[in-house]
Order: sequence, then structure tokens, then C-alpha cells
Amino acid sequence: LRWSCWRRRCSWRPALVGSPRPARPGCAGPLGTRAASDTRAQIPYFSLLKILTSASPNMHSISQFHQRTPAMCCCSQTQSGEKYSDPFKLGWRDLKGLYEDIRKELHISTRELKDMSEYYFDGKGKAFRPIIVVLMARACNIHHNNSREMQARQRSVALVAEMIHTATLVHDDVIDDASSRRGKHTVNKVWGEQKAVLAGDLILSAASIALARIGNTAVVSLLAQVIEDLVRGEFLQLGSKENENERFAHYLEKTFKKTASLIANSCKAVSVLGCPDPVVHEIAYQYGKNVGIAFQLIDDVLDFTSCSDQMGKPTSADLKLGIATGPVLFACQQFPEMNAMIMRRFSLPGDVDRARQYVLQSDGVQQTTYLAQQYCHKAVREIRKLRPSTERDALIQLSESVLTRDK
Ligand code: GRG
Repeated sequence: LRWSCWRRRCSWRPALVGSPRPARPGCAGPLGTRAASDTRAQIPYFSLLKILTSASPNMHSISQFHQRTPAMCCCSQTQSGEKYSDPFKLGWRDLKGLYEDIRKELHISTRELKDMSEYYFDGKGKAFRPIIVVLMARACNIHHNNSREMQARQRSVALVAEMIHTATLVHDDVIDDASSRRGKHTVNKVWGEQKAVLAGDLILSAASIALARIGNTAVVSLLAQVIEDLVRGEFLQLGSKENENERFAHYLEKTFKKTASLIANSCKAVSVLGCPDPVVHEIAYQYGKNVGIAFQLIDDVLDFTSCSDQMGKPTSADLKLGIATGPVLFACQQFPEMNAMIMRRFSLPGDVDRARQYVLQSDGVQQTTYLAQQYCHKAVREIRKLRPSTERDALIQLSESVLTRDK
């Protein structure tokens, strides 16, 4: 039900910077915040776009990202005739039995370990990663030889991606001492931290076995790289940078490693299995990377604009954990007094509330949303290089829905 609610809300509507999504009742929204019109040293819009869509995401300073002209809508006309193919409906055709299949991969005899490991494979997540992966697989297969077949090995990549993702959620909740996720208690709260760490390890090891069974060393390397990136991304999040520009580069690098690497490398993995052309592998990777970064940027926005009921977990969580995400970093440009708070990781009494107010009075939410739009724009440009197909169009649609999601 939660998944279908999210899916329905994701139908595309243009996200206009300067007109951020309205607050839900009970959620602190950015309405009534200071307009994004103050004059700062900013670079022209088209230079900005060029920067965003060229080099790697970790080379930029925050001033380069500041938007000064109205954002272009990245809603794209698709070309296969089916303008608004529902990506979730389409992707789910290949994912029937996903959670049953994952539970089979876990095949654990000990009752408690089994309950813990299966806890999040209950259909309450959005299955965003497996959906992207199967759509990408079909789009690449069609691009390569007009094949309508989905390979079993490609579907296995979708399973592995969801398993790795779930293992990270379990570990992340231990690190953050989180109490709720997806509207229920976390594994660490139900069974304790020690057992939660082991449950995460077990899911990861089952994912590794399933990955090895795919039998392709290039695919194994891609997904092994993801695991390294996840750990490094999480580690980056534990540190702070004093210099503002370094701080923003640090944030984008963390964003790629924590979230986008899994999507990028899983997309590349299915392209490797479906098509021998390295150009196609790069398109798949770039699409996944850019959608993944946009997904995390919007996640960071939702931490300020959504409410706990909607998200199924507490909001303002990043500030409480001492983490300065996009909305804070942009707000700090308008309110330099936030610097000290960022450096002490919002650790003094009242810091979290004050920082939140600064963010909501600034254009931090709009700027972060705008940045996410640019990454989606780049993703759409990449995927359009593939031969037109319903699945390619669904990927375009999916990248756009990332911007309008509210959970
Ligand atoms: C390699 C097991 C392992 C751990 C590495 C803990 C850790 C180190 C990394 C954490 C990475 C992490 C939790 C990133 C957050 C990514 C993110 C945006 C999660 C939320 O994804 P959704 O919204 O969640 O798709 P649902 O609940 O829908 O699946």
C-alpha cells in the first residue's frame, strides 16, 4: 500500500524552483521563507549547467551551484509513443516474487536470525533500485538487438541491489541509533545492536553468494565496488570540513558513494550482461549516477520538508546526527552564523532548532531541489541516447518522479 501511494504521488508535475512543494499539514514546509533573490556572486546559469553535466560530482564548490535564473523543467517528451508509461507498473512485471526470491537467498535455519534478516523484505520499501535495474536491463537489451527477453542474470542483479541496500539500512540504523524505519521499529530496537549488525552482515553475505552465482567477474567487480563506496560514503559522513567549498565537494562525494554508486553500478552491471558495447555501459552508469545523486538530494530536502508520518522515520534526523546536508550548506551562504554550528555538528542545546529555522528561512531547500533537477536533467540526456523503447521512456519518467516524491 505504501509503495502504491508513493507511486501515485510520483506522477510528474513540473517542479518549479522558487515555488517549492507546499507543506503538508503538520510538516514544516518552506512556504513563507525568504525569496531566493538576494544578490550574491554567482555564475551564469548556462555555465552552471555545463559544470553540473560535465565533470565528476566531487569537484565543485557551493557557489558554483547557486541558481540565479528560473529552473528549466526537466519534464521530457518521450519518443516511443507512450508518453507517461508508469515505471513502477512496468518494472514490477519482472519483479513478481522479488521478496520471496530474496527470502530464498537468505535460507537460514536459526529462527531468530531468519526473522531479523527477513524483517525488511516485507514489501514496505519502494523497491526503487530493483525497478530501475530491470527497466535498464530491458532498455539495454532492446537497444542492443531489439530483444524482448529479460535475462535471469539481469533480474538477479536487481535482487542483489535490493539486498545490499537493505543490509546498509540495517547497519545505518545501528550507527545512527535509529528507532523507526518504514513506519516500524528498527532491527536494532527490536533485537539489539549486536544482533542487528550480524543480521546486516548476513544479508550482505547472502547478496554476495547470489552475486557470485551470476558468474560474471565484471559484474562481481562492479557490485564489490559498491560495497567499498558505501563504507567510504558512510565514513565521509562522520567527518566535517572547515572550508565551505571543501565542505560542498565532500557532501557531493558522500552523496555519490552512499547512494548513487549502488544505482550507477547496478545499472552498469545489467548493461554489461545485455550488451557488449562500452558506450552503452557508460550511458547506463551515468544515468544511474545522476538519478542516484538526485534521489539523495531530494532525500535531504525531505528531511526538512516532510513529516515523520509521511517518511516512516523521524525528520530533521540529519541535524540531530550532526550532519550538514545540501539545504544546510546552501542556507549557510545566506546565514554565515551557521558555520560555527556546522563545525560543532549542532551539538549545543538549541542548535538543531536554530539551524532548522535558518534553513526554512533561506532558499536552501529550493537550491537543493534545483540541483537535483540538474542531475535528473543530465540523467534524461544520457538515457535518451538509447534506442526508443517503453522501458527507456519509463526510465525518463522515473528520473522525473524522483523530484516530486514526498517519501
Ligand atoms: C555495505 C552493509 C554495508 C554497509 C556500509 C551503513 C553503511 C555502510 C552505509 C549506509 C548507506 C545508506 C543507508 C544510505 C542511505 C541511502 C538512502 C537514500 C536510503 C533510503 O532509500 P529508500 O528511500 O528506502 O529507497 P526504502 O525504505 O524505500 O527502501
